[in-house]
Amino acid sequence: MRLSQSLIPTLKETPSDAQIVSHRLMLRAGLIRQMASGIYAWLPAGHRVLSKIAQIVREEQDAVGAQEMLMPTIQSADLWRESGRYDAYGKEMLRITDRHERELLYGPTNEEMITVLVRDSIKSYRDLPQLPYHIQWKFRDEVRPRFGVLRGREFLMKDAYSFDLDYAGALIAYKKMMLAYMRTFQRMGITAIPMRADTGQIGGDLSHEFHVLAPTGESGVFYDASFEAGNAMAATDVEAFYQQMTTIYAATDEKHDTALWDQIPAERRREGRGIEVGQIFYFGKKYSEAMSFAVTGPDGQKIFPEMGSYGIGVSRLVGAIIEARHDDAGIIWPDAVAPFRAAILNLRQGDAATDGICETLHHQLGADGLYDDRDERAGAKFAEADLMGHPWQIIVGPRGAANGQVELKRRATGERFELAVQDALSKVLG
Ligand code: 5CA
Repeated sequence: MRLSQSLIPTLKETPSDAQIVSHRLMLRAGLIRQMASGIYAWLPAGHRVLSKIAQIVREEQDAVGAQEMLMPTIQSADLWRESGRYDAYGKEMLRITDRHERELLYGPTNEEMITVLVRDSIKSYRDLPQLPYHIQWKFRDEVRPRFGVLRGREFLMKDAYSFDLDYAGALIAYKKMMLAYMRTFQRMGITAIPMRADTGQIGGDLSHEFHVLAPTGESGVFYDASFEAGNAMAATDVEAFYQQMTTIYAATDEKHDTALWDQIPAERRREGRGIEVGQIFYFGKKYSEAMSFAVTGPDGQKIFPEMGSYGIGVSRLVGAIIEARHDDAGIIWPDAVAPFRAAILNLRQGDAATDGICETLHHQLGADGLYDDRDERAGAKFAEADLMGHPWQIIVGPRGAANGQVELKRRATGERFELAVQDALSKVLG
């Protein structure tokens, strides 16, 4: 993409209405714009990040056998009356009346809808287990939308739902999801710790929240320092992995257990703040019973499926990753989610040698390259590339260009390399 022709409206000034660094950087780097309180438009660079995050989430859900589908954003109020949550949900639910005076709502989550869909699609115990998911916009009329996409009103969520014949099956689904989540966050270049958590609106008695550590996080968290070492990722077998994850202490402040905490050696106790990027729930027959969903068992008896639900805040992750990965100059994107792998900085627009090399690089990088072809000072191009956080900058100046050389800068470390054009390309693509 050519920067001169792109819709990436970067800002030099710090927006005064943004309280935390990720929100400021998302506005300054031209990723998002607020369209109404807690409702954002995703501009091209922001949209690329959001899509890459969604794609990683999708691949890791598919890898544990979940099936992607797509449910609508608008739901019927009757669905929620069936489960008894229509009145209980309160003001956070955005209620809509259509021209025929039918009551609708913008879905804040999809337990009811998926329960009815699966109920009406299967009849026998042989059709279980089921593990559908979708990646879809949700709406929650939050009292205080804040921190940009971290607490929006409209936000993108991945939500998966498990249906099993018995508790043992439901627990397997829960454990598989925990493994998928840890792989998902690791691929995004962040550490998220699974913490024992309250179940809130969703209900049930077993739940973990996944927290990215950041001083600006909304939740207080307590955890064993063993999580920092990353050794928790060693196990590959689901059962062993789950044992390892749940024997190391980590809890949100609501679930903090001081008796267990006191048993951890003092030097390993960590208290901090976290951003919740995902939450998983086991809630048994809460919805299957309320919504009369039973399959026929081997002896003709009725079996109400055991259920769980599993959410990831896809749009929240964009902000959370920036909270974890930035410096004074701007964003430091992990390679896997960066909007562009490299920026090409032409330091002498109009010079035949620099223009030629930049065009070659731009052509070869394809969609992964952002070509800064504007007629701007070098300093402005450097500052903007640092702000946008591309993992690599390929700096093309007239002196090097005359000898076929470019300078390559790694954003995360500041390392610089003088390389021939093709060598720079291999390093960026490698
Ligand atoms: N039905 C369950 C699991 S599918 C559920 O709704 N869980 S949740 O309430 O925990 O939401 C899942 C994830 O969505 C959260 O972990 C969080 O990362 C994200 N999320 C929730 N509310 C918001 C919000 N207002 N803005 C941005 N992301 C949010």
